[in-house]
Amino acid sequence: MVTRRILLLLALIAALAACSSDGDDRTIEAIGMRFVRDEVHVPASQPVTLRIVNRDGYAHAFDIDEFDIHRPLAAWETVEITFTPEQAGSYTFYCGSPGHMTAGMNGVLVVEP
Ligand SMILES: [Cu+2]
Repeated sequence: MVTRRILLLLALIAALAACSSDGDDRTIEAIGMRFVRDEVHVPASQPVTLRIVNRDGYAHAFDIDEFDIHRPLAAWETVEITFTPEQAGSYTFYCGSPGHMTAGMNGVLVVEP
């Protein structure tokens, strides 16, 4: 009985941890031809890891031309992309799959000094 309660508690903690990592400000979800977060702020001159989650059953991509990031995303795939933005400024991120950017799959990465 006690073991069962501990297992339930552990499952609950794991579920909460999964939720909070999805809700952090470095996670960008692709759902239904749009990026759920269309503005992301990161600091300049230090490594940044973005987590891109494809919640669609078809392929997307994550692209930022200025940082030479061009990462395909298979259906349901989650990827982490680490890079170091040296220059402060605003950079467009978008989905490079044909037609997706003009359909609204784009956003702004704001690199703060
Ligand atoms: Cu797309």
